[in-house]
Amino acid sequence: MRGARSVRIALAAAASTIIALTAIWRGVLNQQRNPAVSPHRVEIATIPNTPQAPGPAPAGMIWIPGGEFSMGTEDPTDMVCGGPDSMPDARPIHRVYVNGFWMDATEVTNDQFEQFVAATGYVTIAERKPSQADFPDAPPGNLVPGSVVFKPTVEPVPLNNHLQWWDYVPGANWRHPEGPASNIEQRGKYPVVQIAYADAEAFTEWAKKRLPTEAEWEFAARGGLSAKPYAWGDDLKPGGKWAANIYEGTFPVNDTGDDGFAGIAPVAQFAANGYGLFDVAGNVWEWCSDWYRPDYYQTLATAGGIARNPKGPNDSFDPSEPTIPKHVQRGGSFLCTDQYCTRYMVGTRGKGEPSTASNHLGFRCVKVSTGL
Ligand SMILES: [Ca+2]
Ligand SMILES: [Ca+2]
Ligand SMILES: [Cu+2]
Repeated sequence: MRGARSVRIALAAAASTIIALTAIWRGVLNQQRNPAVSPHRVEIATIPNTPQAPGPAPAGMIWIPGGEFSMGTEDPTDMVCGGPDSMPDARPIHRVYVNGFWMDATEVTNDQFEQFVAATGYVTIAERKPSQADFPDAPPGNLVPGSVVFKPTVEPVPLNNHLQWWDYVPGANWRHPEGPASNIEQRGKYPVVQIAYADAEAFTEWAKKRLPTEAEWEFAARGGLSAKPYAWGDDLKPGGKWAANIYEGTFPVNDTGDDGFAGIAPVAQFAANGYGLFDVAGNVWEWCSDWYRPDYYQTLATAGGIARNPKGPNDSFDPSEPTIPKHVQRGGSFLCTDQYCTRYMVGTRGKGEPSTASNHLGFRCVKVSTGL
C-alpha cells in the first residue's frame, strides 16, 4: 500500500504541505459521465421490513429495519440548489436490499472516543510518527505526526483546486482537531474527527460493533423516504429553515454560520431523520466499510435484479488518483455547499484514502446482534 501511504507523506513531506488527497472534493468524476446511463427518473418506493426490533436497543443505537430501496441519486445539477457536480458515480439508481441492523443515532463523539482510548491506550494514525520505511523519499525532518486541517482562504478563489484550502498541520489529531493550539475540552458532545479508517475500525472492534456498508448507510439515511434528494425530503431548506450543519457564505473564505454553526457542531443539533438518526447530512463525513469505485453501481445494475446486502467492490479505483485505494465516505460535512460540493444530498458518494484523516471526517457504527 505504498501508494496510499505515500500520499499521506507527500503531505508530511513539505512543511506547509497541502493535501493531495481528498477524494471528497469534485474532480475527475466530471469527466466520467456515462452516456449509456439514462437519467430517467426512478420512483420506486422503499419497502421496509417489519419495523420491530429484535430486542432491546443497545445504548445510543436505533433499529433500522432494512428492506428494499432505490440507491443512488439523479443528476443534482438538474435540481434547484443541486450544485455544479453531476456525480455520475451515484448512478444508475439501482435496487438494493439490506437486512435490518442497529445504528448509532449520532456520529461517534469525543466523549465516546475518549472512553475507547482510556480503555485500550489506542494511538490514532495522526498521532503516530510516519516511518522512514513507509516513506523512503521524505526528508527525515518532515516525518512528523499530524493531519489535514481546513484553512479558509484570505479572499475568494476559483474553486478548481482544493489544495488552496487544505493544510497538513503537524500536531493535528483527534485531541487537537485544528492543530496543537486547539483542543476538545469543551467539545465532549462534538463528533470525533481526525479519524483514519483504521482508527474507526479499532473503535468498532472495541465497541463490538462495525462500520456500516455503504448500502446500509444510505438505507438508514433515507429514513424510510423514497427517491428524495435530502434525508428530510425535497427541499434544501424545508420551511425556510436549515436542516443540517453545512456551509453558508462564500466558500472557502467566509462561513457565515447561517445554519447556527460556523464550522463543526455538537451532534444532534438538527431534527433527526425518519428513523431517528441525526446528522446523516453534514456536520462530519462518515466512513463506510466499502471500497470505492465509481463504476460499482453500474456493475450492480448490469448484474440485474436486486443487490442483496452489497458490501462494495473487491478493490478500489478512483480515476482522479489511480494508485490510491479509497474507502467510501458518506453524508458530507460542515464544509459542503451548493457553490461547490452538495454531498449532504442523501444519495451522493464520497471517498477517502484510508490513512488520511481531517478535521471534518468522523464515523458512526452499526451492530447486527443485540447481545454483547
Ligand atoms: Ca454550518
Ligand atoms: Ca454526518
Ligand atoms: Cu462536500
